[in-house]
Amino acid sequence: ADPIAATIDVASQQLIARAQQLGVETVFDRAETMKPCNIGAQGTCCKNCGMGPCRLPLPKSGIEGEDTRKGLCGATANTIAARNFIRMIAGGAAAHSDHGRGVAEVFLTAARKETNDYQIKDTVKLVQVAEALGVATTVEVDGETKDRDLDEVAVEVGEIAMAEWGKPEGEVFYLKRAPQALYEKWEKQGVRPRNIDREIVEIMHRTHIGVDQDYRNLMKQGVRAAIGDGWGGSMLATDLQDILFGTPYPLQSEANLGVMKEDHVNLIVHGHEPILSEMIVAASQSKEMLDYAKEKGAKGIQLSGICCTANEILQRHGIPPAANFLQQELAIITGACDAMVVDIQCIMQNVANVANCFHTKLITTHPIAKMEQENVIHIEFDEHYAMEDAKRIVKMAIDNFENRGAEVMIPRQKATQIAGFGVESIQYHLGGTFRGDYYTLNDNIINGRIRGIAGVVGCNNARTRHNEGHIQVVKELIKNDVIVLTTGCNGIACAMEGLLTPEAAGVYCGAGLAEVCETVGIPPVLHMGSCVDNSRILLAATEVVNAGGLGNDISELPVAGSAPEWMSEKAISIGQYFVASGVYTVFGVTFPTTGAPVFQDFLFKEMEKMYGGMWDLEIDPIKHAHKMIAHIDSKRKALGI
Ligand code: BF8
Repeated sequence: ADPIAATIDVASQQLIARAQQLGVETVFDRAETMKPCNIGAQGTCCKNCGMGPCRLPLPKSGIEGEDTRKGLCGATANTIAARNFIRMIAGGAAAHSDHGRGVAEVFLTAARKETNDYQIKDTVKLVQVAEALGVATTVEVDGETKDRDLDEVAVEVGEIAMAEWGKPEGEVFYLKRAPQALYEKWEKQGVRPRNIDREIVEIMHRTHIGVDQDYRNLMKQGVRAAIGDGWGGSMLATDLQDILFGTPYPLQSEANLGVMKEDHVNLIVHGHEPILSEMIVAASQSKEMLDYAKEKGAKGIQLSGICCTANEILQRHGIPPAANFLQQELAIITGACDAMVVDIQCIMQNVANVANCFHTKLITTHPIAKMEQENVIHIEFDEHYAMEDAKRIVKMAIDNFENRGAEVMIPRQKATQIAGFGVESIQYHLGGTFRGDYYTLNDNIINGRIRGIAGVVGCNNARTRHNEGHIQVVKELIKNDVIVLTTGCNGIACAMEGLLTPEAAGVYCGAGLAEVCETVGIPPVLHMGSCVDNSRILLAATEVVNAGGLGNDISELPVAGSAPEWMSEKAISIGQYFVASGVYTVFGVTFPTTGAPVFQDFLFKEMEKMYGGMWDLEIDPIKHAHKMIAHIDSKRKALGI
């Protein structure tokens, strides 16, 4: 692979070149040698039974006349593409929601005081969440209303939260947090999730051979499961993490591979759950471990993160992200990574092969995520002995410091960033006098200084130049006065580019947005956290509706969503819950339904009539941003602003 063509990031270019010199293969090389299957990419390969795979490519000239393509069972291209699409939603919703379940389990353990390592940190959020879950926070004693004991409230919140995954009756509690008009749309369409797990299981059932064979009905279930992710599993993950580990507030940090330090023990946490990474943060900052590192000849311990776990410990502790998804192998190729500890999701199996070429210890920690390679060490992380396990891992990194090879190459590149934004801090910076009021934000949208709001999120994809789409889309939006909310690997890309600083406003923004950012002292791109924290964006949008003056539903707001370099199933689930919440959502690179034009039209056009939001695909980043801006302008026009 040509390093320059592979990524816009100079640090990554240097390390790709180094990998090639050393003969270490990376994802960038494999993207050159292995091209994707065309039929699979179009979404029209069905392998849901043993008579197939049945392959229904779209003819180059398109379909003339009737579309007679069929699988052996008679499944049409629409049915096959819809089945595949909602199975992607199931995969994504399962990943987010199972993460949420893991957090809920630890939460309940902490609430019941069965562990000393995790405690309730944010009692304000505990009370908020209790109310949203229908848990009483006050009691009547002798005719007087008194606050309930918070320990008791916490246990009840934990129990009710756990039940959200599998309760036999009712519907997901958090649906009622959406604007009422949106809730009513879901009711009308019959897509209110009953519980989180059931909707995922039902997708697997409906897509089994010979069950649901109507793409509209299949998508109904896809929407239901996606809502169960965004307004269920992901939102619970975010909330319970905030209660346990603290609700983020803006703080300063850095980003990119240059955060690693040659004279320090470099420990990298990679994956998604803060259950693990929070403990690693605490262990690596303990005097015991710091003294031990010094004893071993290091100046200290440099902890950094990759992927969403990086965003979790960034937003709560200011620990810098070293890399986003496509840079994970490169962090090891620095030769300075003494240990990489991983949990779940977005961890490439090839990191084990790369680690094998260096001294790096690769440690898996989760019972559902192991690797077959022999050099991988598995230390199962147990919440009851969390600190003990974390110290064992940190010690392993320290002990490995002396085993580094002579050749260490840490790129110099790193950038300053301000991260840690959320529903509460936006209220603080852009709100009015009263809590929950987004008056200043709405006022600036109405007066036109801020043209609209974009959520730009999601992965890297080795089929496109690393970070280029992210940065071009975001820069074009802020240049046109659209304020950007970011999460996931987009957040890390923006940080590396210096877009997450108040100073970026004067350099990259249109005059209106620059004025607002400079007055309030915020970056034009607000980092809202990890991918489960996209739920923060849903709630922020709801606050904008509640603050008034911009219509009654999210679908009326001048907002748009984007994932310029998506690749994961989680991104599809996120995209679908944004669409179902009324947001026009554009993906870059590719879209997994292009082989079924009728079904794709359903997603790209008809869905708007049902939910107010719809999908789109635009590969060119500048056009991509302008499609979002055009949508924002049409919403402004409809509002008469
Ligand atoms: O959940 S953005 S590559 S790290 S999937 Fe993965 Fe995509 Fe990154 Fe986080 Ni989200």
